[in-house]
Amino acid sequence: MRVPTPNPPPGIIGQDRSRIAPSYAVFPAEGIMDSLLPDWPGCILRFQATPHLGARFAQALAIIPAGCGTAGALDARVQHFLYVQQGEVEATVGGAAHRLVPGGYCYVPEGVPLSLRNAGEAEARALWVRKRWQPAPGVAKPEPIIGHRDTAEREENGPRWRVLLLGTRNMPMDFEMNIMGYAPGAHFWCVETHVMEHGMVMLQGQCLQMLNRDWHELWEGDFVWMGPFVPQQIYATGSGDCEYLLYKDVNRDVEL
Ligand code: UGY
Ligand code: MN
Repeated sequence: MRVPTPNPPPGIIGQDRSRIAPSYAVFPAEGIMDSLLPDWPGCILRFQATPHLGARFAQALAIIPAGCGTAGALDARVQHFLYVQQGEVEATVGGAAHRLVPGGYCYVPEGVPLSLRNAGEAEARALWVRKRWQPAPGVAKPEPIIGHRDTAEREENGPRWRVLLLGTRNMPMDFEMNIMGYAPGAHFWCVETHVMEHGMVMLQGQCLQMLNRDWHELWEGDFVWMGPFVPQQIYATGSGDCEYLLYKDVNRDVEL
């Protein structure tokens, strides 16, 4: 017998907001399909960006059911960053276990083993970023960083704020992860273009995001990849604060 399926929410087919352009991409969360990986038994990965898209990093939403986690240590040839959005995750970084609750995060340099397991009874969700470390002359290797957004360095700028999860001007690091915040109606002060690229995940609220010459409406869960130099600006819309988690490659010269 045919089982009736519920109607999809209005707009997700005919008015779908997903886009791929030469230097950016917009992926609403509900359209990103599942991947299963041998080193994440029982878990689901929803990839948001990989080098196939044009990005020089990989980013995915990891969905970790209770009792699940990584099979062992993840690939230590690359750097890892994990930001917990839901549930509790135990991250074992170089042999030391850390319990991460929502807003908690860890950065793990190359060469340091990282394994993960759901430490609670409910499903856990975390954003997982990976990047190959780019050495620079005279620059030391980075150290692991464990933190929580509530205790991270925070800059206030009128109706805008920035939470610097991995510190400022930290030269060993070749990428930053920041939370950018805007009160309703606030906007970034210019149309920016820069050599860095971004992976952006909407954590809360709504906005209009300019990418090249196009405006896109974004809300919670949406992912945006911005390639180098793509003109970008944001206006916070909606009635509540707008916040997004932002990957940015920094502190390294261009490769010629
Ligand atoms: O740090 C940044 O480049 C930031 N202002 N970009 C952005 O929010 N799209
Ligand atoms: Mn930017």
